[in-house]
Amino acid sequence: KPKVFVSMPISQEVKDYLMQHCDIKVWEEQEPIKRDDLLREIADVDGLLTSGRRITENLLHHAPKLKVVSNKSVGYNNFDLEAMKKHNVIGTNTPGVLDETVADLAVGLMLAAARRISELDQLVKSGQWTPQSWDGPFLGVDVHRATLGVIGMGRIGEAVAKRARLGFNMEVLYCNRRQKPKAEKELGVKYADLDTLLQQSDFVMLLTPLTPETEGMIGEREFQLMKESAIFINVSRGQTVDEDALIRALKNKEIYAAALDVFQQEPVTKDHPLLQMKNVVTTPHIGSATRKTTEAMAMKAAENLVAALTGKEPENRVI
Ligand code: 8YV
Repeated sequence: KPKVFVSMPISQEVKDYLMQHCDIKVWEEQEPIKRDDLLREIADVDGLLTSGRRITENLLHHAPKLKVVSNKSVGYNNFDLEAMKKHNVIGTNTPGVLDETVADLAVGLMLAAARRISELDQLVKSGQWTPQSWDGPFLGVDVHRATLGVIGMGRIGEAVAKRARLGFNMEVLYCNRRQKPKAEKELGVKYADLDTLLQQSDFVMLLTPLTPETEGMIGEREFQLMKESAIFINVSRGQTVDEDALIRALKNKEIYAAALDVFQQEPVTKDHPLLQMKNVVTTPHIGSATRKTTEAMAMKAAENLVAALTGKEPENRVI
């Protein structure tokens, strides 16, 4: 049987499935595996199941027998695609099973920033809601009937657009590498070039994968184009945004607020300037993190891994 290392804990069900086809070793610690341990564990494996660990030339060098890396994640910016190609290593991801879950979080972040939910939750919990309070200092902005600009209209973008159109009567603008006539017809979303989207949207939501083309795509110029009342939401990758420019835009009141699930450096540290701002809502990269969805992703990743190791074409091959 092929040998497989799984670099994070997985459920018994996924283990049972994998064990039918492979000899597996699983990193069972809650503490994420250290690089050195990972390099040691993969020295003689045929397959690796991981969630976002960097797959580099150096790592591949340490794993001469490796045939496949299955990523339990839809984003695969952790893959050095060139190096994997060179070493003849297949790479797979887990699209499709997390769209609705990520869309739920994206909409949640939009609502939280607009209605200042985290900030006012803190206010209530710290006893600052007094009998003298009136709602003047608590005012937020409306989500319903506002304009949402979605950058990256893939599966997750469509799931967000559905919620925004049907649930909140929002106007939805989108930009994307390719125009999406089907989504336009079915969901009533409208294509716009990036500048128009930035200028016209009340909420600007980033849902694009991190690629060389999207890295740093939202910077000073883009924040300046946005409305002063704009709320910026990032559920993609931290590196798609110039974080210093975001900090300046918030400080200079070029935009109203931000809601961020992702950061340039994760985990983000306590003294990070973005964490000092009341009008910034954060979550710790949890777009797909519900029990049901994480399980579905792990099973999909396991299926891709087994397919590749048994000579079949994995459903979600990216390289
Ligand atoms: C995380 C994600 O990778 O799928 C993606 O691209 O960003 C998330 O699903 C996942 O939560 C890491 O555990």
